[in-house]
Amino acid sequence: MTARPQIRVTNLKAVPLQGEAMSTNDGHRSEDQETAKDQDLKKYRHETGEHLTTNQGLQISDDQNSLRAGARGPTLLEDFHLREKITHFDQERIPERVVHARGAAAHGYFQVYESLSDLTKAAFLQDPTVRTPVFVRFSTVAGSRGSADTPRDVRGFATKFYTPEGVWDLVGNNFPVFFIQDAIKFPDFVHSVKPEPHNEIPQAASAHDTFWDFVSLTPESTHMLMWVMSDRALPRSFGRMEGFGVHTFRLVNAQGKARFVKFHWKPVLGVHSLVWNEAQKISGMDPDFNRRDLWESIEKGMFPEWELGLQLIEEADEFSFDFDLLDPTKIIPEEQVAVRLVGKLTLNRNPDNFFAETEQVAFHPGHIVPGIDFTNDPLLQGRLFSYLDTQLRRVGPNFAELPINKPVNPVHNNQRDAMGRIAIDSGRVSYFPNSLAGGCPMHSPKAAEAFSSYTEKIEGNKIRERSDSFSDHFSQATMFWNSMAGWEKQHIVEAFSFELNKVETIEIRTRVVNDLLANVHPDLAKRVADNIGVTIRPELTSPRLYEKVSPALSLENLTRGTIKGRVVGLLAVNQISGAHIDTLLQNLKSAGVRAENIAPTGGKFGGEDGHSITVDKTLATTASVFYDGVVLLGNKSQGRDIFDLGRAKHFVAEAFMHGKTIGAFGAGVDFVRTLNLPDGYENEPGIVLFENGDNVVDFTRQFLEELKAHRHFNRLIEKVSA
Ligand code: HDE
Repeated sequence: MTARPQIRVTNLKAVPLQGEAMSTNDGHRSEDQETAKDQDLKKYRHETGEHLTTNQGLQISDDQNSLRAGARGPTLLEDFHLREKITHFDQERIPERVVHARGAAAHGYFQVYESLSDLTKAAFLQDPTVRTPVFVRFSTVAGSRGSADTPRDVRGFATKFYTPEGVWDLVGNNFPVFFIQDAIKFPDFVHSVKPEPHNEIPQAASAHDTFWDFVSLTPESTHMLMWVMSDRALPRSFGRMEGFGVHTFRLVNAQGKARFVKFHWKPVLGVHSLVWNEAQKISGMDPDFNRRDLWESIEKGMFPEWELGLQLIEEADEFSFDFDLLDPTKIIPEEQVAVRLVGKLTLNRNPDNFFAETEQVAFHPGHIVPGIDFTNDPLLQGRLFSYLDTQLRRVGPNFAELPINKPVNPVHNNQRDAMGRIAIDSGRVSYFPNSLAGGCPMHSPKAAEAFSSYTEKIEGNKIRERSDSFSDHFSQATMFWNSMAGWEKQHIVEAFSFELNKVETIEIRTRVVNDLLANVHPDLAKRVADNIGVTIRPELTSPRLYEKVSPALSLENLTRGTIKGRVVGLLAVNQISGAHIDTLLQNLKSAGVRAENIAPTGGKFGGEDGHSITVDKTLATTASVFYDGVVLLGNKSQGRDIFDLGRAKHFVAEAFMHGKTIGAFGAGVDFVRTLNLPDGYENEPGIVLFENGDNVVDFTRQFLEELKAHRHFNRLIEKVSA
């Protein structure tokens, strides 16, 4: 077995051990790494003289035929090799995660911009020259391990920091709030959203009776429902979604001063989402859409990056909000407490083995380091129990010994044995206190450097009761609605309508509208009620409305104006100069935009001046839903003219419906005219038409400018709805 490269930390910096592969500082694969890979390949090819053996090291001369009594006779029980091979295979799976089963992950590093010693004593947050290794796993929540990447769902965003003081796990989501306020409700919530137990339908979808039954009776879930019904639940890629620690945590500095903190991850590429119609199609055409994007971005050296943001609250200000800081169904609006950007996370290395790393990684909010601490958020408190329990069951009692979970600093304690123990503990002493081992391992002599829980004064009656300060379930849901652009509101209405039209029990639909949505906003309630055939109780049509707005919640304000990493589909029609295509491709590339050439058949297509262009995808193997923009050029493709193909027409019309930037150059403009797009389309944002086909430089410039908007959802919003 080839051991996973271990990471050793010297002077807080991760360096490769001798002969091991490790990314260089700029994240590109190093020469060493390539050599290691080549060596592996050689090994597989048996060029180094290594031969197939059993697990006991016995060389095998025939791995293709089992041992039989006669060439056509029964297989013999004696065949130890067959039994070993098959029984090991039979045990290959571990239980998938109860939630967040579907995931993808990558290695990388985290680096602070400047020392945070004023806020925390956490060693890895002190020195801006230090790169702390991380492993980040993204996931959907409801689906099974083999489900698609793009259902309407929350995404997990779990980060393991291998710090010199131990492992810190920030186990967050891409939404800043959660469905419930108390961990005791979690099994009920999860049972309701998972496939229904009698027939295991539907897979990875909340659009069914049991989920809406539960939430319609759980008003505290309303704020979270607004997020789930928004396009935030359909990330364009993992690298373009925000992450949140959700709960309020504490930072504690060396002087013992504590502050409350909310953790944020802000994607450097901005926040971009799909629309529901696209997400559904992608689920069928490429169920690995987000996973593939993460993998390919890293392989291509376009490393996903996020900035770590902190919202800091002095302890004295704990009660100065109109919600409780311990309530995980609330956000602190960024306009009220600014997010301070303190460092950057970069993912630059794909796992070598999905099972050993992505599947066996074991996160736990209780994996903590000195300088960071918990609060009494009742959801967090429950999680502190649940994750250890789940890892013990899923990965086993020695999960912390597996390479992906192992801290980079040494572990010393008297825990022993159990299934799958890797360490060979020597000596006769496995207890404390002891004298036979000189008292070792002993308590840390430097108490200030070791972890000690923040001394918080607690007084109270032992009681099953929730604080009154947790009782406002609607104000922030209303704030979310208030903060949305017109198209975002439209998409939210459509999402509620889609989901509730799939709910068969009319009483549940009625409850969602009357008991939840009518308390959020009468406009939302009415639009959904009209779409799903229920009536709003008259007394609910003019509720007291929360008026706050938080612009930081709208996707329209989160694009960061960048087009790096966007993907554009090129469709060639009629004759065009190869030089034009070259210029276009070159300009797209220098803007960080990836282009794919699409033609009716694979191979190459030629320009009029003898250029030939390689076809990346055929019309049968791709669709507009995989692109952020479309460019139509003149060219003849493989003798058949793409211009006449229904698939090409559908491609462009669908891109229009999904609000994408469409650029047509020369003969491409004629093509667009044949599509019967809604009247006035040529003047809509995101439509770039250059009829005369000469100035490809200006065309590309304008196309790229429009691409910055990400999508043009205001386009003909009444006529076309995505
Ligand atoms: Fe989790 N959650 N959760 N969760 N969660 C798990 O742990 C749980 C919650 C989150 O990539 C499980 O290893 C309870 C909030 C992520 O491996 C389990 C409660 C947030 C991941 C579990 C919550 C999360 C999990 C299932 C309510 C955002 C995937 C398998 C008290 C802050 C981590 C596992 C990965 C996974 C329990 C609520 C995020 C069963 C009891 C809130 C990202 O232990």
